[in-house]
Order: sequence, then C-alpha cells, then structure tokens
Amino acid sequence: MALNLRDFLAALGDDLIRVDEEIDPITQAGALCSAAPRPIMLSRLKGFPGWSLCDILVKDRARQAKALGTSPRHVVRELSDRMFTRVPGGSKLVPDGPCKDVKLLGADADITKLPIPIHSEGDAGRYLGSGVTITRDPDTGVRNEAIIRALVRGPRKMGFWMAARHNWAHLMKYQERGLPAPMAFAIGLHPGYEILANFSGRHEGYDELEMGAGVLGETLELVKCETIDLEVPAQAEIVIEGVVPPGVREPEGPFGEFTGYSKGAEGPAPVFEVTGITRRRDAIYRHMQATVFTDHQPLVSVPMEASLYRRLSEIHGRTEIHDVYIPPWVTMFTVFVQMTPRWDGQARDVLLGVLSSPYLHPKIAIAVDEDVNIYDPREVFWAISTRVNPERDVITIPHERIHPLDISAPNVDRSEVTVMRVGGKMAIDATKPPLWRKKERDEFTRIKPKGADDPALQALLARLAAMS
Ligand SMILES: [Mn+2]
Repeated sequence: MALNLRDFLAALGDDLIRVDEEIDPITQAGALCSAAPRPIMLSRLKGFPGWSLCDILVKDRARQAKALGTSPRHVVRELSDRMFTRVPGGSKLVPDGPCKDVKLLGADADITKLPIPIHSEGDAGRYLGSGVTITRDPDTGVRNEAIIRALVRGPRKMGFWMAARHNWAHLMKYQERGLPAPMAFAIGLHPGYEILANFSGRHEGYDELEMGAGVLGETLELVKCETIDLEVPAQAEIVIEGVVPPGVREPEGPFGEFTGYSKGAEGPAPVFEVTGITRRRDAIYRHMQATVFTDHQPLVSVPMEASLYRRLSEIHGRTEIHDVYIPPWVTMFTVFVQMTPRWDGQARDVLLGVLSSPYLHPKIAIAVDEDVNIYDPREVFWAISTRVNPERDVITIPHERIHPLDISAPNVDRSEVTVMRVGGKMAIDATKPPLWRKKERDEFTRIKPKGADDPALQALLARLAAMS
C-alpha cells in the first residue's frame, strides 16, 4: 500500500485549506498554521520555488480518525486495541524509494534551502519541529523514533533538545564510547506514522515506525541512508542524515513550545552535523507549528491517550474505562478520564495510574462518569462543581517528577543537559458514588428536561442544537 503524506493530503479533498498567495515560510507560516482550523497547504513559498508546506493534519478527533482509519469517537479505543494486537507490523528493506529522488550529499547538503519556518516570536531561529528523529541502539541494533525540536544553525549544522528518553539513551551509549551517533530526520510521513512516532512506552525488538506499520496495517518500506548506517522510511518527503558528535554542547533555545511559553529547556544541548539530504523531486515540507492548539499537542497526546486507556483498564484487574481525552488546550498536563467506578477507591486508583505512567506530562487527572461528555469542558466543570467534595475528592501528591517544560515546577538540577523538575500532582475524582452504592449513586442521576425523549420533538431539538 505504501501509505504516505501526499496520498493522505489528496484524500482530504475540500477539507484541505489551500493558500495560493505567496507566503514567506520563514516569517509567515507560523501565524497561518497556528490559525488554521483544519489541514492547510501553502502552495507558493517566497524564496523556495517549487516547494509547498502543509500542517494541521491531526488537530482534532475527526482528522485523527482519518489518519488511523476509524471513527472520531473510537480513536482512543481503536488505537489502544491495535497497539496491543497488531504491533509490531512488518518492515522490509527496499533498494530504492521516492525519498531518494534527489541526493544532496556532503558539501551539497544545505538545510537552509529547506522551507523551515520560525515558529514563534522570540525563537532562537528557524526550527525543524516535524522531523521523525531516528536513532539506533548500538548494542541491540533496534531503532527508536520521536519527534524533537532542532534549530538550524547553518547549512550543515543543527542544535537540538531531546526529551525523548529512548533516543537520548542511544546517543549516550555512543558518547560513552567516544563515537559519533548516526541520526536521521524523516520529514513528511503518513500522519499515522507521526502519531506512533511519539509513543513513549516500552517496545523491545522493534521501533515506533514498525508500531505504526502494525497500527496502519501495512508493511513499512525502509531504505538505507546514503551517508550513515541507518534505515529510513522510503516514502518520506525529505530525509536529513547526519551524526551527533560525542560530548559537544552548545546553547539551544528559546523555542515556543506546546505549553505556550518559550522557557523551560533552553541551555547547553548537543549538535547535529548534516552529512546528507535526500528528498522527493517535488517534496512537500511537512511543518508542525509548535504553538498551542496545533498538531503539536495531539501528535503526542493521542498515543498517550491510547496507552492510558489500556493501562487504566487493567487497574483492579479490570476497570470500565470509556474514553481518555487530553484536550489540546490543556497542553497535555491535564487528563480527562471517562469511567464507571464499581467500588470505593477505584476512581482514585485510576487517577493515580494517570499520574504514574510512561509519560511525564500528566500533572492533573480528572475522572468523570459515563454521563459526562469529556469533549465538552462545560460538562467536565459541571461534574467538578456538583460531584466533588474537595476535602474528600481532591488529592495532591508532593515531590513527583514533572515534565521538563512545565515551568510551574522548579528545575532542581541543571548539571546535566536535560532538565529535572520536581513538584506536585493533583487528582480530582468527579465521579458519582460507585455502582455498589446504588442508592447514593442514584441521587446523582442527571435531570432531564420534560419532553427531551418525545419523538415529536426530535427534529426541532436537533435544529436548536445545531444553532448552538
Ligand atoms: Mn521509544
């Protein structure tokens, strides 16, 4: 099947916003992509003839469902099921692929000629924020992927900050041996692969791209890099090859992040020396605008939601979890869980499960019942307001490890490259009394307006709902 970015874009039809005016990708793409409510394509880029740029492919459940081939309300459950039953998918090495149409090797490679934007005011420079970053464990030979931020420092040099702990472990193994670490950025894949690239849980013997192949139900085609010993997806629009020299550190940042701030992780960081660029002849630059309410949050939170769904379903042996939602407007630090608690303490244990997962992001966890729509923040706040007794239902836990970009928690150690934050977490149990306390639970049954179920009113009610 060879799923790729351009076929995905073509299948969007009228859902793709096409901007034909000339746009400067360096200084103007940030605001346009940030404002786009759905997939956007900039087809004429000032200073970059022949290039186009796309973004905002998986911002909401409807588009995530398109990327994963399911329906919006089943994204989390379906992805969770496939990650458990179909992963890893197959991969095969092929001799050639479209990402090799143009080969710019050694001194011919120049990343400044790619339409890489400045994302936000105050950023240290142009940032590649959309590269699926590929490294290999030198001991096991297994690759790892994540999407990281990389600053363009010159034609063949980047600086990068890496919270991705598996990639980081690989780089450290090379560094301990005094060896340059091969690393590649694959830009412009089918968005299903981009979603899986941000999986953070354990995966032994296979990589995130092979997880993507399993979830998408295809065999992933890989090609060998030209200048380093690494494999990359043959269908990529662009591949940047290079090495991370051991022990080199230079200032990196600030960079406007998914939190809505640019502070938190700037400091000495490793550098990436470009050894080659390969790309499609008419390559599309896949941008990932790294500000709030963009693809930046869902690309990380969707695999997180799916992982949590499975993890939480196992609490107490079995817990009835209906859905997990991390809205883009909570910057991934708050998680909504929709569940039906059966026993006392079950919702609290689920919330503690959210706060101690493979992911560092969740800081606030909120549980609601199945009668609360977790996609409507008004509903969630209604549940918090009417079902929470704060002295009983709000738990704060001190001295937990906190996400490096959560600047509300102090950084306790700057001696290493990465940031180490320690602070509190909070759980809010906004569920009704559990099933086994039927009488108390029934008191929390929501009232319904008289006539809501009247068949004669349904068409009128639908009309009114559509107006809101
Ligand atoms: Mn990994």
